[in-house]
Amino acid sequence: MATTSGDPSTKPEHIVLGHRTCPLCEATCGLEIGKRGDEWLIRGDRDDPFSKGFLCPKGSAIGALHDDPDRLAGPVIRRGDDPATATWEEVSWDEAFAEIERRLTEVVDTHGRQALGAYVGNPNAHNHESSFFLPPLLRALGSTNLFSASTVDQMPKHVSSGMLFGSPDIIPVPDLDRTDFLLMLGANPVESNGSLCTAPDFPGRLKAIVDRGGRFVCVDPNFTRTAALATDHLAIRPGTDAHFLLALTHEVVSSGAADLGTLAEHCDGFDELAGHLAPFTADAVAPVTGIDAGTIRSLAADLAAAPSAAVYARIGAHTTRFGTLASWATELLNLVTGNLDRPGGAMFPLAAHARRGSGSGRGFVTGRWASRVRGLPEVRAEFPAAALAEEITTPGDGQIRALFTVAGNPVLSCPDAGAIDDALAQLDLLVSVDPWLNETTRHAHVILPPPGPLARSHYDVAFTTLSVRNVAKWSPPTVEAHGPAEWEILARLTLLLGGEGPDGDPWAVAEATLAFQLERAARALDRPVEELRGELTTVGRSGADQVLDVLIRAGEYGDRFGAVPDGLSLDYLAANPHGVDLGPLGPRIPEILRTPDGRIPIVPEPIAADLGRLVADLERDRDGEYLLVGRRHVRSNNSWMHNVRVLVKGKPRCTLLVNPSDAATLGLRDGATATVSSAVGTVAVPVEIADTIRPGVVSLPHGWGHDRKGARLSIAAAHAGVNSNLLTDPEPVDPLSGNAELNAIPVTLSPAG
Ligand SMILES: Nc1nc2c(c(=O)[nH]1)N[C@H]1C(S)=C(S)[C@@H](COP(=O)(O)OP(=O)(O)OC[C@H]3O[C@@H](n4cnc5c(=O)[nH]c(N)nc54)[C@H](O)[C@@H]3O)O[C@H]1N2
Ligand SMILES: Nc1nc2c(c(=O)[nH]1)N[C@H]1C(S)=C(S)[C@@H](COP(=O)(O)OP(=O)(O)OC[C@H]3O[C@@H](n4cnc5c(=O)[nH]c(N)nc54)[C@H](O)[C@@H]3O)O[C@H]1N2
Ligand code: SF4
Ligand SMILES: [Mo]
Repeated sequence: MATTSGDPSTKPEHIVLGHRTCPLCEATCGLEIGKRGDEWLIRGDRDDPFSKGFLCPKGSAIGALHDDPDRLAGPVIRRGDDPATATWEEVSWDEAFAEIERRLTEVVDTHGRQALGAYVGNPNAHNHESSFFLPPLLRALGSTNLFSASTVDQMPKHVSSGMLFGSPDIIPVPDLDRTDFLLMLGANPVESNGSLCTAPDFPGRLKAIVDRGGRFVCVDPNFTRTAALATDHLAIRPGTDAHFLLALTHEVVSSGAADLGTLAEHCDGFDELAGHLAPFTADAVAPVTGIDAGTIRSLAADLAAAPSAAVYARIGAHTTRFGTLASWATELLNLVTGNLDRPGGAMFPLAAHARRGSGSGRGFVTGRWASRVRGLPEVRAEFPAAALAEEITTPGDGQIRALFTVAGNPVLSCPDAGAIDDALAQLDLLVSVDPWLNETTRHAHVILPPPGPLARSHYDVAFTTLSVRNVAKWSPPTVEAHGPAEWEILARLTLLLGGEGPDGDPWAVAEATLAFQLERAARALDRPVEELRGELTTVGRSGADQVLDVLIRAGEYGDRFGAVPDGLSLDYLAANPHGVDLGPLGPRIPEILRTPDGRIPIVPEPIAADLGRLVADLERDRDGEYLLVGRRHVRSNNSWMHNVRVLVKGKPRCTLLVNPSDAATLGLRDGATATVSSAVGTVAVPVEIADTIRPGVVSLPHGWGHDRKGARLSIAAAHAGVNSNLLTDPEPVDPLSGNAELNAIPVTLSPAG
């Protein structure tokens, strides 16, 4: 399709190159990718049945992001020890892999495989190539030193889901479009566009709740743009969501309003619940949370009485030392109000690449092994990102000497970032699969850059399992890639790590993955593997797309390899480039459960054991405390979108929000610099006086601090900001999940200079 506008001799034609899903945040908006001459013209895809034309400023800038002149065009090897003065040699892919092989062999021969480690970051969740090709790479490392952005994010949710439902990936999402009552804690989807709840145009869906006469209660120490859409805003004291949620649950249960509905027959332990909740009375919790007892009681009554209600908590509630308790308490409140797994409540999506289950499984355990230095338990086969630096810098057997980062920027994103920055400089080998020379990858010996976001196909493996409607969409590459695909880079590293040398054929890994998935599909469908293989149309498809095709065809809505004529396949999705709506979410309990006995333990044993910590915290003296929290802005995304001019222009956004009364007490002036100190670090940051923020709380966004010498981010460097993770402490982690405490950090404040 091509449309002309104006005089063709002066104005180039507007050409639509294609449609695709935006991979930049969890909202999965459909984009129309167009060009006029050299200029990108990105619009929301109005024919996408899920996003219906919605997009945000980041989506509009995806062309600029793709074309960023600072994006590495090919692999580079660092020459020189100091990143600040090093030069980077552009090399061929063969030379890059040969260099990795050389250094890796030295490390493994001298120190063994436990000296290897990996940190994998957030963009992997937006990339089906990583979904299928990272796991083999991590296995090939042959080390337990695995870290990811999950432990600075949503690990508490995985753990509470694992304990309640038997699998860390069975995550209930609020049924936004049908609920009568949304209770939201620690989330700001007007800026973030949502997380663990995929809902393009989240702000519009929130407005719709209120427009249809529903209630939307926003619990946040900051009166955010999301809070402004709510019917009620409760400015909670940071770090006290678990206390608050248990007080609400206590009220529901002790008033006799609890009603598990049809789930009662699948749950164990309801009789013991009241005992566990006893300390969390509204009167005990009110002074801790700063929300008065009357409000807690009436909110509990209203929640229980609502025709349907959904409780949803995110970053602010999860990235605290009580993260797993808060996540569990969220599900608990959904359960006791009868809202788990019912329309308008919290429900379980069913993605196109997934299938219904049998109602039981292997269950979920943690702590099968422990980190070397601090003895922190593994969770989902990884250690807390808060332990990354110490595992690199503490001498001894198993000390990490060679690290692989894939789509991660721990120098800006993880706690005690200064220590991570120092630690990475000590490695014998750092390999980064990353498009940019940034704060982390400047420590790399070799950087392997994948193609940009428009030069790859796309399917959301993670976010279709978290969507408020069941949807399926596959997008082809919009433009040609120059250089190997990300899956090929990962597969070649896998072979190298597996001892196959630097020149392995990535298709060997793709074939093995495909064979594995075909066998699983054959078992599930009770048909011979060769019959399924005979149905495949693989010509011209990437390794990742071939694997995806098998999952979708064997999946819930699949064509079952020819057996269901109208069923889904990759061909079917390719023929429907705007995406396919598979309907609203439906009830899934008990089929979805993976606990060994197929039941839901309401108070899992590890949770019961951890509750004492929360009870003790009710008594803690909080007088005079200043607590640091984070925030997001719609024109940003973690640490890596500050190099796009249209996204960083305007007044500086890396500011410290301070309540006017605190500013007066502390002598801080608007626009002047404040010194902020925590247990681990100090930063100097411009003050923005804001009456939106609760007294005693200050807010600083993360992902800034682009002043590290040796990075190649020309625009970001001019808008450097400060790294808020210089202040976050790696010591207190949520004991059940290993998640870092990135909110509710005790700090001291003073005017700078
Ligand atoms: N204080 C504080 N810290 C936080 C948070 C907070 O709220 N407060 N939030 C946390 C959260 S929720 C998260 S998810 C983490 C994120 O932590 P990370 O995932 O470590 O950091 P990101 O900033 O997302 O960096 C992504 C990296 O991937 C690279 N990249 C971008 N696109 C691609 C691609 O297509 N392929 C590859 N291979 N690389 C790519 C970027 O250049 C960048 O280096 O940060 C956490 N840190
Ligand atoms: N524009 C933009 N979008 C993004 C990202 C981004 O960096 N920028 N990052 C993406 C990623 S990786 C993620 S995980 C999601 C996160 O998405 P969200 O979970 O929506 O995260 P935030 O927007 O940081 O909102 C967290 C809110 O919690 C509040 N808060 C802080 N501490 C507490 C507390 O103790 N209790 C309560 N109740 N509230 C608290 C903060 O004031 C803030 O308003 O966003 C994704 N989308
Ligand atoms: S809201 Fe998220 S998915 Fe939608 S356009 Fe913006 S960044 Fe992309
Ligand atoms: Mo995240």
